[in-house]
Amino acid sequence: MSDSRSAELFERAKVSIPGGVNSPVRAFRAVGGSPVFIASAAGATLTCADGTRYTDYIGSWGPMILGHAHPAVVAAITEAAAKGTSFGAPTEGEVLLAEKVKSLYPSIEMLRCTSSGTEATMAAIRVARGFTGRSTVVKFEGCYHGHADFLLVKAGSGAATFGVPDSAGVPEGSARNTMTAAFNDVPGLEALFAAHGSDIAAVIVEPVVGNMGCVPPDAGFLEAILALCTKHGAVSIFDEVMTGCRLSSGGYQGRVGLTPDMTCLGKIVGGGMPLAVYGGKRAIMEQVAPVGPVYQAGTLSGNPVAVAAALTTLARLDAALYTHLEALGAQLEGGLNSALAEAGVEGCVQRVGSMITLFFTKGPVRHWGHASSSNTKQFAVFHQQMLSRGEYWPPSQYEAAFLSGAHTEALVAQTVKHAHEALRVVATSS
Ligand code: KE4
Repeated sequence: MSDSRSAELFERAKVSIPGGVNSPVRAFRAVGGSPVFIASAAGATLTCADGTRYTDYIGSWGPMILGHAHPAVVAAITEAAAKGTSFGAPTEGEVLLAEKVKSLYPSIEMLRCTSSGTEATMAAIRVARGFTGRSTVVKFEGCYHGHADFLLVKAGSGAATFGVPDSAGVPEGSARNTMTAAFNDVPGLEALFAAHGSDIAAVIVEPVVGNMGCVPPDAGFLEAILALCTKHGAVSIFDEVMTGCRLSSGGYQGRVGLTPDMTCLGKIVGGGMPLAVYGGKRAIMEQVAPVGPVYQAGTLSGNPVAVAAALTTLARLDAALYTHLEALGAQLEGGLNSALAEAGVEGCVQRVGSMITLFFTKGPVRHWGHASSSNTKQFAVFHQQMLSRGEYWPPSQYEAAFLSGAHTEALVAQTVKHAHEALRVVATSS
């Protein structure tokens, strides 16, 4: 399906916006071609600038768990906006939202709203540093926590344990306090703590990684993080910006019964509006100004329109939704596996709930070193073939695809049919 209007808009956009997009992954650089410009969306369907319709498996990178333009969410936003769009002052809605989040996440005793996941993780780490009086932060290769300088860090070379910048513009000094470890590598993390435990302020982890593709934790991995943090006086931070309210209404921690010291939420918690959350143990969160010495602020933090979308969305995260998402996830997983087998293409499908990735490498994928060995050329062919059949799949091997409550068994069956066709083309591509 060609979309000439999108191509025209993309050329115009590139004159005024870097890469023509307001966030890099949207530019389709990893898969080729030019991005589809969206005109509207409803339920599981996107309508692009020239009228072409797609079944959406990105869901705005996770937020749209109820489907696009949910009538109750749209009504709540409209009603809130008519009362004023921003006050820069406390509102009852923010109290209700804080109490609702606490009811869903027992590990969160106090919380703050921010306007993005990046702000939430940046603030959580600053608070952990203030609480412990330490500077070093540990992250895992392949995990993404937003674009704060000290999180755009990759493993140093050789024996170097401290990170090096993973982006231009990040000073060496910003990377110096960040150490990286391999996801699912408990011995490696234990060695890091043995050598540096007294310096480590926090360990931040995506409990189920979405940002190298969907990579679940091995049994015991997250428990080891929590135990090592407790033993060495470091703060454990679950970055559930993607998994929060996605893998259960209480995130992955709620699905498996774990209790991190701090949690970051985003995407779904804001109902698709610019709202994210960081929070955790009361003793830690009471470090935050104006109560404590750690400064964090935001003009639009807890914005009333975003809060209205958030409350309306969270109120609809019921058991029936997750049962539906689990059934569709299993249907899609089984269908993609059968399509891989039928086409004779080497790959694996990894899924937790309604987060799913088709990897073009032999599974299981347990860490970045393995994920990064995926055949991204084959992924690009798969993406292009799916797009041409009206399936809007994430334009990167290293992203998760998402289902929503608006997806149906029939839509997923159609997607599986298209995946069989797309993978037959992949099999014959060089
Ligand atoms: P934002 O600043 O984009 O709201 O959140 C950053 C962030 C933090 N933590 C996790 C686990 C995340 O997945 C994200 C953002 N996710 C990406 C998609 N992988 C957002 C899409 C984009 O960057 O355009």
